Amino acid sequence: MPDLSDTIFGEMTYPGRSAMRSVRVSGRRAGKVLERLFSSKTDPLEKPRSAVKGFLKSIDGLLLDSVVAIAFPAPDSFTGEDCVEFHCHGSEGVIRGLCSSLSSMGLRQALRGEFSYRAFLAGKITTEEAESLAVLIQAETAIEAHAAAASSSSGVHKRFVLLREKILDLRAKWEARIDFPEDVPQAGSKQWRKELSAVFTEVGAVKERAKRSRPVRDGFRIAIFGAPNSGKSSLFNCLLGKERAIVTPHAGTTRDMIEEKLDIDGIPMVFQDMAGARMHGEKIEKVGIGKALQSAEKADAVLFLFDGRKGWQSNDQEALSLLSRKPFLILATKKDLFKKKNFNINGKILEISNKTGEGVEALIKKLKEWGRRNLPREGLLLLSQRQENSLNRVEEYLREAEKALNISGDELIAAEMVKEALFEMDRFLLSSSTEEIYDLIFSSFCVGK
Ligand SMILES: Nc1nc2c(ncn2[C@@H]2O[C@H](COP(=O)(O)OP(=O)(O)OP(=O)(O)O)[C@@H](O)[C@H]2O)c(=O)[nH]1
Ligand SMILES: [Mg+2]
Repeated sequence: MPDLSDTIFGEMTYPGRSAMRSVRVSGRRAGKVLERLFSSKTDPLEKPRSAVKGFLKSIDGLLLDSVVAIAFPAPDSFTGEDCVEFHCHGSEGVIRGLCSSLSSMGLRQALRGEFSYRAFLAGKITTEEAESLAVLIQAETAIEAHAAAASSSSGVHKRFVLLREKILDLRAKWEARIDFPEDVPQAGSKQWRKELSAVFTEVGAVKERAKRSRPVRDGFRIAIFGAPNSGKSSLFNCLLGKERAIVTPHAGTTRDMIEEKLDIDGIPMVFQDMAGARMHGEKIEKVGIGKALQSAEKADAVLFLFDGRKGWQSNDQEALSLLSRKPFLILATKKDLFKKKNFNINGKILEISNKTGEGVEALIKKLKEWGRRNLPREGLLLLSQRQENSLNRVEEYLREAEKALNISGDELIAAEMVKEALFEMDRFLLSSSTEEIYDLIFSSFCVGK
């Protein structure tokens, strides 16, 4: 837990060569910093929240840089404390000179996420906004960033407060019936189940929205599936632009699944290369193949590959029949080794060469269009892994309550489980201790955040 009485500083920009670099100071001594290290015609404190041009000096009075300083007096600042920002030229020497001067003045380098943590303590941001901020910082692609930004304002918090209220109502109603049987109207078992099922519906709706939003957070999972030797690993490497997977002329080369995330024009996609699917007698041959099949079933889309030079063979048909879903696309590989062919299968086939790259652009275009169509546009609910786990536990407790009502008709146990679900919900909304919050959320941030 950081000491909150310290005045802290941290670089807001990414360290390295760039046009601009910025340092933020927060705490009681921010005004002192301006007095000691900054000189200008206008005092930034007299023009709060305005950019003031001036000169930055080191603690020894050496001129460091001509900079812009902005003062944000408390409470109208990001952290709710007195804050100052220095926007400097992108020079390592300037930043080093400024930071060592701040240390000499007794200020402390901020811990990861400490600015946001202070903002949270001052009631400037909710924990849900902080978690969206964490997703935003880690967002790798344009669409992820857009979505994370959208979700911070699209009411994750509101949705969960609402869900919590429903669970709280249920708990209050049930406990009143149990504790004050004379004063409160009683209900039959059908009524208990009905009330519980209304809460389940709400949990289900939240989970469904979170599920639809998941590809935005983690990327669409695209399984590369097909019979052995069909060119799966070669396509995987071709898409990545590097030799990530082992390719050999022998069937059965890939055993374990590997995956890599790619940014397809701002759409995050995780490509999965896996073992070739084949049957051995009646059984799926090896563990690797079982795993491949499972991954393909769980993926958001399947690319089904076959060796176009050999044409559609019985082993391809067999591999396809293992899948319970329709592939997004069927790809005939090794186009460099065959001329136009009429493959004897239904549906449109895209011919590609992993060697020359022919057809790969068309494949990417189709994936991009598909990704765009399948990205959730509205009602985005981006949950962090922590929030998702918490929601699953809430559901488990409710499931236990349902079991208690259905199997033994035990209303006491059911009420107890609803109480647990409510505790979990409270944890979710983080009415737990502030130290825990720091550990859970803010410690994963970068220093200047
Ligand atoms: N000429 C040509 N050869 C290809 C192409 N794609 C794959 N190959 C060759 O086909 C053989 C098998 O390719 P892999 O990518 O290892 O096939 P795989 O589907 O991953 O095979 P398993 O991991 O064994 O299931 C290798 O010799 C590749 O060089 C292609 O588009 N053109
Ligand atoms: Mg392979």
